[in-house]
Amino acid sequence: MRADSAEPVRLKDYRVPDYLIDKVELNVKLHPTAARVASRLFLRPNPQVLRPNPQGRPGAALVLDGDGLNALSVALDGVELDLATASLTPDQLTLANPPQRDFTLEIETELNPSANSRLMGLYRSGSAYCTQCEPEGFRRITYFLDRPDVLSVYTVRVEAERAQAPLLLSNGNLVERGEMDGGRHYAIWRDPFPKPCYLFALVGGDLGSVHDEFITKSGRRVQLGIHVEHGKEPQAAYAMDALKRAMAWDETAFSREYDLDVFNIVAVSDFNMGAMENKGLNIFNDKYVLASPATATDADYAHIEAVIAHEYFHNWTGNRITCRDWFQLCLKEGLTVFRDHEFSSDMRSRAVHRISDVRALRAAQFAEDAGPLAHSVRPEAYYEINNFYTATIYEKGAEVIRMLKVLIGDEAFATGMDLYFRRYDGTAATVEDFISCFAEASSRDLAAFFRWYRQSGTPLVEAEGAYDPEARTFTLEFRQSSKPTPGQGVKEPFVIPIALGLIGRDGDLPLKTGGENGASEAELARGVFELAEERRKITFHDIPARPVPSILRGFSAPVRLDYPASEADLIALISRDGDSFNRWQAAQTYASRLLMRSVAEIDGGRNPTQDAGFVDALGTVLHDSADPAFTAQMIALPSEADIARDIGKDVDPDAIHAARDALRRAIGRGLAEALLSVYARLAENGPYSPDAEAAGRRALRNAALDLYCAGDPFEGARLATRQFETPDTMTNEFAALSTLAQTPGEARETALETFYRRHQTEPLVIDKWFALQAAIPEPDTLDRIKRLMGHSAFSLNNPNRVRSLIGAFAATNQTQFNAADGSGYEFVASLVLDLDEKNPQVAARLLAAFKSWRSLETGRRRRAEAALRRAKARENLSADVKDIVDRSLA
Ligand code: 0A1
Ligand code: ZN
Repeated sequence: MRADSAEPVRLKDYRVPDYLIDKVELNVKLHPTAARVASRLFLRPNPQVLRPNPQGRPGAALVLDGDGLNALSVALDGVELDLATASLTPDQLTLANPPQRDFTLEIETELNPSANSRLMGLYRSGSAYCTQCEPEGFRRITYFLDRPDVLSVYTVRVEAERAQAPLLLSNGNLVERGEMDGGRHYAIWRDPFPKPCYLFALVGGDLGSVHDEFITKSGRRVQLGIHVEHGKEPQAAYAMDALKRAMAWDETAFSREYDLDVFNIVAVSDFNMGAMENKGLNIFNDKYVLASPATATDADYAHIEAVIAHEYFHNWTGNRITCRDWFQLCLKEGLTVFRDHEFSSDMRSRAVHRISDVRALRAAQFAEDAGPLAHSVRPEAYYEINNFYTATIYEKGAEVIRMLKVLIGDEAFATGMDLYFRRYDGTAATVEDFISCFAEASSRDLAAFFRWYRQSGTPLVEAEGAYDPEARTFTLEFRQSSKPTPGQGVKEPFVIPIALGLIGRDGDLPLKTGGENGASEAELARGVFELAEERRKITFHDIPARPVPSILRGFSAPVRLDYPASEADLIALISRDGDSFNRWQAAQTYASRLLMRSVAEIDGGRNPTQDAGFVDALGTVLHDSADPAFTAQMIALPSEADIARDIGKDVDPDAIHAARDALRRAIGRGLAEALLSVYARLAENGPYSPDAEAAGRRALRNAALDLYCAGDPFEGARLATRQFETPDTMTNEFAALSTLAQTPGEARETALETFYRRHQTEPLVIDKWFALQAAIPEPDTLDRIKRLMGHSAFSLNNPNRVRSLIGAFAATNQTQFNAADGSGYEFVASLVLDLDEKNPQVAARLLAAFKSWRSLETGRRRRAEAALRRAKARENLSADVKDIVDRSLA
């Protein structure tokens, strides 16, 4: 365990390492409770460090990181050190005066993988052995310079009992395998690509394997293997298909080819995150590998495709070019998310994909940016790096790259990417290195753009439009502002690309400016205008009548836009905007306005007034359902959390829930016939396909059922029950169950029991069952959750179970997590404290659910604060949980 350091790690303190490790030889003998790791490190002083060093001593001390290690022996150049005198603790190995030439260090440690409940380092998942080293897990295996700028070539020998672990994998290519006496066997793997230790991986176990092959465009034959629990092999087929599509896509979209002879993916059921991009040996949470029509929803399929691609794409963005230090995390994560979004957009409908990405960005990242855990895309200090695998690093990191592409254009962007791959291959780079490639490719100064990496918070862009009928001009005035965020009081203006169009009677008007308030030719040609200062006015000429502006098309920048569009403008955008993102956005804006008004009415003791105009507009949308997936997005109201964010302060989750419910009922009643006809028209016909088109039809049909049920609970439940009782796919079965779960009573409980009985042998399906029950917006839910924690299918040791029951409660159940009596907060805080002793990383993530506590109304705010303070008072908090508590309360 690491000491609780009072001082944060700071970017400005970065120094190159004093020593380099060119080569690593590991010999790992697997054993459930006493695994032995022998490492031989080939070290040398870093020539970049001036010697003698400023203190005048011949060389700096060599300080290797450890984390709770048990060292059996240490030898320097073959001579064993006396452990009593060597400077050795479980967390550090120091050589005060190492040789100032090439030298070797041999270290033997003993580990207990079965007792490793943190799931970092070497641990067991079921009967298999696996590792997780990012960001600082390698130091739980052996002493090392555990930092991403130390790149080494690894040779790994893994040995185990053959019966227990017939499969032995590590990074790179297999070079040798053999049998040994006593039923043991071994495999030797060599990875020729220098890598930081966070990309090291090893697996030993008895797993079922699916094999395939991919031939790269230059003719390299790559053996592909996906290894899963025995019996689940058929459920790996979709992941394999996604992998091959991702490999082919990267060759065309980014000219990136795979570089080893094998690529292995191992699915384990105990994993702290989604998956890990270890070189040539990706290790996955099985949730992102396993799928069959009867066990996975369409959303699960889409996630699997995205995560498989994400980890594969890291081979270039993360592995071949890695990060100099952990402050540069977005260099690999933001870029790789950008790449996986592009991939999914090409595989599916780009417009629908953009909408769901933006929904996710707002839900997770805007919420983070608006609360005490806000941090910049490239942070400058951290206490615990584990807590920086956030929506800001990943999703906003991807948005920043997307903006860059919009600003400099596709061609310069492609040139910049090529330059980056050429120039930094085999190195540990920085965000500055990355951006410099695009500055060069576009001949632009990107210094002001770089503020997106340094400044946290979501900028607000206010826009106003004025039409002058005499001059036939339309002037748009933009103003940007940014609220203070932790540690950042005043901000400089961001460079914000605003894609826009002006809609006239027959569609988009040609954009012309001239003279004062003009725009550049390039801006006019692309329809993208740069707001780089606090304010900007643009006057458009030859505008025959007041146009409807469509601003921030495609969500061209991660900002909040405030434009006082009239209801007629919104309806025009909903029905006529050529940009489908803004069609959807107009519907969201309209709904959000209505809901905010209703919340105010409910808080004032009145009944919410309904608005026929909105319901009618949705009716028109329903009639024209050329693209069902898009229509499904159009009729999905903003979530309760979205509305809470729009309200921003003194949030009352009960009023929000009531307002949203009332609007759903009004839509269900007002459009009953149309919803029923959509439901009938889109009934399944033909064999199952997970493709986007078929998924889109199911999405719309199930959304229609759900809204219909809101308007007519009795008849709706009848339809949902029929759908539930004749399950064809998990998508339809679970959608029916979710609809039934909204109405208390026997029918719901019976359906829940049936679902459990049907799927009790599939833990990933039981996770859905947990999550659904945790999200029920009723006061009994907390008791239900406490009961479910005693269910035989639940375990605090498994992160997926914890996330599906407790995580879903905290993240999605707005009314009950935020119950006015504070019971939700007390429950989650207590659970975090219990879990902290087993798995601090998962505990800390759970606690981050409090991130919006300051925006609540006074009573809830006080209770949330009390729960956080109680957690803070606990002795021996992990560094992970302590960091989240401290920042949440700061
Ligand atoms: N690099 C991985 C994310 C990841 C980070 C930490 C982990 O530790 C438990 C695991 C995975 C990715 O971006 O997919
Ligand atoms: Zn990643």
